[in-house]
Amino acid sequence: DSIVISGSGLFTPPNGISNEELVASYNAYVDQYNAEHAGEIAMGHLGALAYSSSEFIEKASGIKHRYVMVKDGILDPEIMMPLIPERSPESLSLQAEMGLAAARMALESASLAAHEIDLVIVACAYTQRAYPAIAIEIQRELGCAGFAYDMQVACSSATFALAAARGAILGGSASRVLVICPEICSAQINYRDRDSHFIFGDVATALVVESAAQCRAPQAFEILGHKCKTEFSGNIRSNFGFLNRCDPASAHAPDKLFHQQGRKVFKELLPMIYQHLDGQLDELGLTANAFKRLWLHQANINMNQFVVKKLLGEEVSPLTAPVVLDQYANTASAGSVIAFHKYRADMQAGDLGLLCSFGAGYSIGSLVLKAI
Ligand code: CO8
Repeated sequence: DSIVISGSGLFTPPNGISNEELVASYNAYVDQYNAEHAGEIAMGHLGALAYSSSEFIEKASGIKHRYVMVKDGILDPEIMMPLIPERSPESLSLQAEMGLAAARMALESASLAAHEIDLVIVACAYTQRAYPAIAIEIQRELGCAGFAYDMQVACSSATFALAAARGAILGGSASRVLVICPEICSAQINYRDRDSHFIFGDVATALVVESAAQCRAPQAFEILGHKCKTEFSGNIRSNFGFLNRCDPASAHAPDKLFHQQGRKVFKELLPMIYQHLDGQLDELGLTANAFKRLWLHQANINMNQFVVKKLLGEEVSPLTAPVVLDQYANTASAGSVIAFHKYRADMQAGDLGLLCSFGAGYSIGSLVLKAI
């Protein structure tokens, strides 16, 4: 029985932040910090902080801009985080609100009504509470049948959830699945860290997965194969978690936010990605030049260019591996899905594409898709 992705949706948050705005705020913080610690810096007890720059950010990452759910607080050198007021338990949670917007769009593009969905998976790097699941809240709001759960595999949450959705349909526990990725990365960025203050943005995406036999969508993508891989590494890490409050001395230390060894990640992940994709292509009896499109994880433009070059050689058009991180930045699990959503309409029946994520864990998830 073939399983297809039959719908997609994208919710773009209302607020944008350019590199220039972000750098101006960071540099104001640097001036303030260096002035406050001038004595210790002069004595050599503390290092002075250095400025960030838009040129570095764009060259090192390809990022020019990002969207955030809440801009208040982020650019204020005294605050440097989004100020997101807590909502009452009776109100819709922020992640459910974003996820719902993307989910409604995905249902419409799949020509489905919400009650026809019987599994909702919310898959993202962080959920805003431990329980009840955001997915169950969305299930209730939409009026979906069956069951719902949240899952987290950092950047590979979407691709791993698609694998879970396919498995649930093939195994008979669900017939139509919504995979929703509401990412509020801005809440986990250390805006006082020069190495990472620019990396992430917020977004929500949604995909519908169902069997080809019951699909009513005008365009769908058969999942020819999926492959998931993990290998433990602490090089991309957040120590945020439910035990934090049990050690009050370190509960708010910077290691409770996103941090990484970016260079090491670059060096270690790339060979893993090549090996993973080679293995998958072998299993499916395909060669990489069969792909019309690569919807790649959107963390770093240079990293993606390495992957594209390795798979397809030098001479490929920008449309072969579309870039969305220039406007959205890294949106954790949602990046490759944004690329899929925005760059799938021109795929003709029979065209092959690769949806692939790579990131923290380490984790790699890839799906070979055929337009039908
Ligand atoms: N402005 C100016 N200069 C800077 C800045 C800055 N902001 N930052 C660093 N520099 C300087 C450094 O000091 C260094 O100077 P020097 O050479 O004198 O020491 C120089 O620039 C080069 O620094 P780096 O080696 O750090 O720079 P790179 O060229 O390696 O680029 C990147 C840094 C962009 C971080 C790059 O290494 C990268 O992107 N690597 C890939 C990492 C990756 O893909 N990570 C995935 C993370 S996402 C993920 O897995 C999801 C996690 C879950 C979601 C989290 C939500 C918050």
